[in-house]
Amino acid sequence: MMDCLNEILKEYALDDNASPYGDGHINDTYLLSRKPYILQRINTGIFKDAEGLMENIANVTEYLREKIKAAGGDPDRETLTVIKTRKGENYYKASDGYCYRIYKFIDKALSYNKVEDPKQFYYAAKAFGRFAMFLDKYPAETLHETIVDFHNTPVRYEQLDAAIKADPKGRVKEVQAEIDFAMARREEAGKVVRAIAEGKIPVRVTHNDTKLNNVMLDEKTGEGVCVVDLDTVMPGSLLYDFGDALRFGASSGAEDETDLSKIWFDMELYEAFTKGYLEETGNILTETEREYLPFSAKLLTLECGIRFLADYINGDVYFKIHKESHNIDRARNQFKLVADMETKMDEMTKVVEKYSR
Ligand code: ADP
Ligand code: GN1
Ligand code: MG
Repeated sequence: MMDCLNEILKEYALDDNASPYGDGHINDTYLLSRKPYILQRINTGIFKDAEGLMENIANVTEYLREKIKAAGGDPDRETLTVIKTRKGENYYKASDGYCYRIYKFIDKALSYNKVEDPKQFYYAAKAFGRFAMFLDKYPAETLHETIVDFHNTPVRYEQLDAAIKADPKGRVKEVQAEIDFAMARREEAGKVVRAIAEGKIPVRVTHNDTKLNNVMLDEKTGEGVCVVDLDTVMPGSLLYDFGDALRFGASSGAEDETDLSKIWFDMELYEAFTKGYLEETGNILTETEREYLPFSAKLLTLECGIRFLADYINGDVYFKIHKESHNIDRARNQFKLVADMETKMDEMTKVVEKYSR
């Protein structure tokens, strides 16, 4: 990227420096030093249609601006703002073949990989819930599906089957216990996709990647300011947003913690998130969605574990890794969390009931 930096910034009539920023697993993010802007290289290996993806983000953020204004908020801070190129485009394809975009920097706010206090997670839940509420009437069918079958868990199993069959790195023999864990849960993992196909669960505009570090919290008050990382905003289910947020945020430890005795599902964090999410979405949620909420936490954790496992077997072609065992460490960690959630399902259901009254 650095080779092309001047070329890219020229397209935006900017003259600046950039340094690496954040710790997402997908895009390359940089902070400019003079202007309060975030520069990102879009991972076009994963998001093949940069044009469609940026059209989604530009349209959704424009729509959110109006909703935020109507609610008396500050749209420059409470949603992403896409900076246009000099030619008025939403992104720039540089001579290195990659696509770049610039957002306004969300000021005086931070994102976390781990909450320091359940209250922060409650605020994160309210921000994700509000995001869903604001987009409740957005026409889902106008959005490009940026990654097809993103949360189609049965398809994720098929991708795992294909990885096992190909076994390009000879890693299958090391991970049989993890494969067995995943396969033992294959049948129930189709529950949400089946319920959607049968029309029992509505398709909505959802974020689909609600990990804690994709929401900015006010650096002073801790309140939710802005939901970021909008690449996967597309038709989906609220269960994906609820479940994925808990997968990451209600874990007792980091997603790649290798000491599994330190990994469990934190019920206090689960309760804080459930309270915040239901406060914001309680009016739109259907009975069936509500019923599936606890299960969705387990489902999305299982699905993510399967994706890490398949990526490990495939030779680490999808998620960014920082050590050779990174993806299998992450998979084991997610499966530990799944096993712990299975022992807590009844309690989890009671919490949903408590905040549904
Ligand atoms: P990835 O898809 O790789 O996860 P993100 O879009 O989530 O990339 O960006 C990585 C991190 O950069 C985020 O977790 C967040 O902390 C930070 N970030 C992203 N966009 C902004 C922004 N507009 N203002 C401030 N920080 C941002
Ligand atoms: C990726 O981009 P990031 O780091 O917010 C991934 C999510 C996974 C997550 C696991 C587009 O999220 O689906 O749940 O890693 N995003 C994409 O940490 O695949
Ligand atoms: Mg991210």
